[in-house]
Amino acid sequence: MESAIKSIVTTFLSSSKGGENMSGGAFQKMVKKQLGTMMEDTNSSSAVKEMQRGLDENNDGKVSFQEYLTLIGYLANAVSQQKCGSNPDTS
Ligand SMILES: [Ca+2]
Repeated sequence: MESAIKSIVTTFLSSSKGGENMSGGAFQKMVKKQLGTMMEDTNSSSAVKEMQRGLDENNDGKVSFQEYLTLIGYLANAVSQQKCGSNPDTS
């Protein structure tokens, strides 16, 4: 759990080069590299851009740490729903 949290933070920081925001291009690379198996359409640049626009709450064209966490929360939610749906007998 702790290593997962650290990994979430270090992934952001390496994409943002230590800054507070990652650029649109860095976000695209990060999604393709890190989330290719979890998310559909990561090979489609327009789909990733669309997703980035959805996350970009302050509309500055960049992805802040908070906006990035929104994506992480969304993915965690999707994984938990898959687990709940596909393994009804597992307690
Ligand atoms: Ca933003």
